[in-house]
Amino acid sequence: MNMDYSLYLVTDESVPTNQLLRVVGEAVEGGVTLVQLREKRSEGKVFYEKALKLKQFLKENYAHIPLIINDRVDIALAVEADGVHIGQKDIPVTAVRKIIPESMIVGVSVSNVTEAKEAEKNGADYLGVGPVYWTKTKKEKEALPEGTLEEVAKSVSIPVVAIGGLKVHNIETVRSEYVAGIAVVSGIMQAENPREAAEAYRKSWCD
Ligand code: TZP
Ligand code: MG
Repeated sequence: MNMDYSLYLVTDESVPTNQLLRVVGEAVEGGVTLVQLREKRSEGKVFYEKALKLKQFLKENYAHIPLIINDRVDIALAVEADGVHIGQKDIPVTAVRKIIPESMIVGVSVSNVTEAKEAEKNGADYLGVGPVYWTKTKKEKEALPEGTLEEVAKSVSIPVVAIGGLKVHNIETVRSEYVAGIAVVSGIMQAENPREAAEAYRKSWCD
């Protein structure tokens, strides 16, 4: 699968399940290129059912948009998602690689050059770097020191996606030839009009 990381939508648990598909669909219409299902509180059954619905929805309506599952390799496999995204405290990339088919992609969250190089060496397909800016969506984590995103992006040859507090008005601060895309939660998931929000991010990223 040829991946386009330019506008990576990460879902928000606070959007009710019955709204999730509508919001994701509108966001894709607005230019989102990749979708990650991120559930931090759901139990396995709920997470699996959401993942299955989202996978079917994308397959039927937007077959070119890959679905990535956050944290849960088992759920990613069970719903035949396109990939899985793991953090530093999750099952390591080397172990994930042993379980998933060659065709599935693995993304890893990193905060510094050491973690980035390690993840790349261990077989990550792309990296998420953040929070670039402090965000209510991940309150517990401080923003990375200024310059970290660029430094990390330069240190590896796999695609790097910026995440955390990215708003239409600050996108220019993360734009770099080394950064493959931007990942957004609240700016799109909480928008009154997710389609227009995605369009605005696209425009801001591409301008
Ligand atoms: N990882 C680093 S920051 C973040 C994640 C999942 C949340 C980003 O959310 P928002 O609402 O786009 O700032
Ligand atoms: Mg995780």
